[in-house]
Amino acid sequence: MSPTLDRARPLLPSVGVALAAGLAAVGGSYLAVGRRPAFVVTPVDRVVLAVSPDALVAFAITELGSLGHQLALVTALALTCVLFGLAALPGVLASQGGRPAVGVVTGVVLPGAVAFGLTGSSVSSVGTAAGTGLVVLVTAGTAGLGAGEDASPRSFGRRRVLGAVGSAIGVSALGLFVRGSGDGSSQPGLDVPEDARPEVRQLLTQAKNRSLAVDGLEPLVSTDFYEVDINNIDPDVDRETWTLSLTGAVEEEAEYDFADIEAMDRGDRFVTLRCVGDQLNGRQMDTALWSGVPVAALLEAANPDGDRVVLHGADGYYNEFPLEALRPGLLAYRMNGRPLPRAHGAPLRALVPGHWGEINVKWLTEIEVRDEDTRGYWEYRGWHGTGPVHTVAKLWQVNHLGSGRIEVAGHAYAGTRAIETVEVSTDGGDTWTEAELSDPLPGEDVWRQWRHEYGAAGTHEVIVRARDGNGTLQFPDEDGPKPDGATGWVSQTVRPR
Ligand SMILES: Nc1nc2c(c(=O)[nH]1)N[C@H]1C(S)=C(S)[C@@H](COP(=O)(O)O)O[C@H]1N2
Ligand SMILES: [Mo]
Repeated sequence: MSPTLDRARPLLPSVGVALAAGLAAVGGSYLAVGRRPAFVVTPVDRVVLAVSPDALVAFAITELGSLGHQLALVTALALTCVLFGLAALPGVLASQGGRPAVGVVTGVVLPGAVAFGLTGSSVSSVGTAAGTGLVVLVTAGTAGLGAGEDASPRSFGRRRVLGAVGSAIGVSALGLFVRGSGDGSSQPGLDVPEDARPEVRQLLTQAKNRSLAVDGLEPLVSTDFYEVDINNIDPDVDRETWTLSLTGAVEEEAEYDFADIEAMDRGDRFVTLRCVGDQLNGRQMDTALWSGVPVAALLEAANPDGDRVVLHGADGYYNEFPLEALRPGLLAYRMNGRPLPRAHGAPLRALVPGHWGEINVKWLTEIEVRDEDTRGYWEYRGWHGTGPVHTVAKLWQVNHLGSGRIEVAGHAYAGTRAIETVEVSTDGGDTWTEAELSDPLPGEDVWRQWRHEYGAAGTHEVIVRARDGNGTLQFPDEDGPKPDGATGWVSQTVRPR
């Protein structure tokens, strides 16, 4: 055996213990605060995002969707474990070097200080420090136990690392058990909340009743609303201290707090959102009943001089577009009869009729009127997603009803142009039939469902296309989402059973 390896060997268990302490740090912080900005992984995630090339970020968000987010989160988690492993190392070394008291104190204080520096949260830092402290304490204990027996130094090492890893996993599992693995942003489903206002209950019931009875097809109000964010961990905005300011090229700048907004006349609207990065037959298109204040009320009071607007979010996201598009918009603080979930922009988000999702800024903090144009977050990265949506008919469900009968169905959306008809071809585009449509929901910017049933003996190609309220047919030429939204007609090969 080489002498260098011999000298390094006693260090290996300490490195293992330190890495386990790093995991326990993350687990302890998670246990303390959950998936929130004060979680020690959040700032690391921001750094990972900031140093990643724009093209990679855009690819991860739009192409990989939630998988991209998970990959980025795993990277940030691993880096955070290593970071806190380093912070715990002096404590681990002292403890393994026969000074357990010094070790535990150092193993608590150093990682705690690093956590506080990163998050500014004492609760999160205490969780972090408790995690690393526990690992150092447990391994100091096992070191002592081993000394009494006549075991080899190698088995001490193994026992320490096992004890460390075991307690780190224990802390993390407890964190997951207590906090859950999600972001705490419960998805409002289709159930009509008991305590909602009568208008809201009536509208949600209407949406339920107008949804087509197609097995497996999402109803008119989405049960699982998609999410697109630039960050992995959503801002957690305190609505008590939150304010919305109206600034820039206006006669009268203004600032509103949540109570001001809540005191204004409320409106309830069905609105569909679709991400410009959505694939042609993708799932980044959903509908909810939103409640809030019409933007017009705020704009009138401010009397704007400019004709462009930038909306800013608490996560540093911003987007720029014509003020004209915002005028008929809604500032929503409730979704499907419940408070707006954190994931969808609590306490307040913008809803801009008929436009791609990206200008519907969440966690809204500032409406900045401008007299010159500029580029928003995604436009700066090569997208053109600030305009009106394309018309699309999705083919989301194929049901075999038996005896050669087939049911195809989906959702169609054309922004404020509205869906007039959906046509289906079951022979690869030679002939077209009008599909059955769900009764329209009240609202200027909401999707409809379509359904078509037919008989078929052999393998065939189903194609769908929508026509908007102006009579314009969905654009046929196929193109991917970048830069200004996917185009083409959705088609699928169907084999009878
Ligand atoms: N503050 C903020 N607002 C945002 C985003 C964001 O990352 N940060 N993403 C935008 C994009 S690209 C889309 S498609 C919609 C998605 O809204 P949802 O997550 O509620 O579905 O929010 C938009 N508003
Ligand atoms: Mo988007």
